[in-house]
Amino acid sequence: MWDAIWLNGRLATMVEGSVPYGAIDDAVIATEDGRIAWLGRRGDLAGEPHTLARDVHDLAGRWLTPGLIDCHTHLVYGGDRAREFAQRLEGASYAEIARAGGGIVSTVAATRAADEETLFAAARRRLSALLAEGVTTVEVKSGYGLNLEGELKQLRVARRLGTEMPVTVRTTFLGAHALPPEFADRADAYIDAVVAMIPEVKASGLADAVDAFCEGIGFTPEQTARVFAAATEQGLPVKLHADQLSDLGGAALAAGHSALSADHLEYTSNDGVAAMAAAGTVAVLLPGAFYFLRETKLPPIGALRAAGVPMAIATDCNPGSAPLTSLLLVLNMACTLFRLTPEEALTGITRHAARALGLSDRCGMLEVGKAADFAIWDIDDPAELAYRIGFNPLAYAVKGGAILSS
Ligand code: DI6
Ligand code: FE
Repeated sequence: MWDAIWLNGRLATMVEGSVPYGAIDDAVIATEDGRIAWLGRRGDLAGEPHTLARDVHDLAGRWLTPGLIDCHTHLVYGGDRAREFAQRLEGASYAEIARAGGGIVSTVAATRAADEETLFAAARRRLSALLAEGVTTVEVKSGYGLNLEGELKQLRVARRLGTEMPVTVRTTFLGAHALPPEFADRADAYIDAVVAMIPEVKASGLADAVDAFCEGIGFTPEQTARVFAAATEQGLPVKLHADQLSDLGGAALAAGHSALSADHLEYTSNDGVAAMAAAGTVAVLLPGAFYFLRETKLPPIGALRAAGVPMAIATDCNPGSAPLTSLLLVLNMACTLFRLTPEEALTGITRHAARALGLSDRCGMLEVGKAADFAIWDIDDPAELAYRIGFNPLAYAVKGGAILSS
């Protein structure tokens, strides 16, 4: 006897194949112990639904997709940067503000000053907005503590979000995000400190991966490589903020370290794309940051597509370059700004996003054995998810087989 069965719906399984969205019409999906136990056409069901499962739910023709995955966020932080937004509108660039001691470092001051309860309450509100659109898995980075205590504080808050809210949280240690003021003009010494933090972060069990910001206003490729070597030594997978504002060869560097993903990529060269393809590194595109920084250089979408690099998309939710808590809006931006197809965009917040987090065996597709994490939509075609702007067609979400009230 299964725990539950959903019938009379259409499934976007997101399994790669000949059918768009891996769709199954007049479909049934069954769950047991939080996982998908069976799925297929109603006609192939071996009996009457109420004899097969304890609970029977009618989808009434709705679409059911995998629960959405936001695979790149900086959700836990103190304060906000609304004044910096105003400065940028008056002509200052993101990099100029950072070099003048604003930007990421100003959020570091606010995050260090905030207690865990305050950080948790603010992050929970942002996460609630994501969950309201069917997100069931989210990645959360540190990077606003920039010392062991501050980084662990952020990571603890991130883990707590995953225990108190109906969402899987994957955490990433981003100690090499910016140079803290106490290390001014001593970037190599700060990287020594980050390298020394990594075994402690690993021992804490609070981080699932390690990230860095390889950029003129961040860290050099050499410094990034040292962080990656320390992570690899501890058995932690790596990812990278690569080529966001300039081409430092970040994509190839990440690929060379078998990174799960290289993210941003606006300035990535063809060599970088080829290296990612060879390594199987996912391209995480962040159209919200592109939009909010009024960037004009597009990531090399055509080259990524031609090389078969899996493309994920994410909010990059952070106070400086993407104060954004709508993954559906990102879906629209990926199509309008980056010219992804609606199917590529949806794949980018399901199957490919799971891969960017190393979770391909657990979520991102509807398949027997995968988590029973679903989003159920009042739509007639999956392309509607990317098409509408500022409209939420979620009927309800299911996390680990349990229906969440919407
Ligand atoms: N790139 C980004 O888009 C975020 N971090 C990074 O390295 C922005 C972080 C911020 O501005 O606070
Ligand atoms: Fe980011």
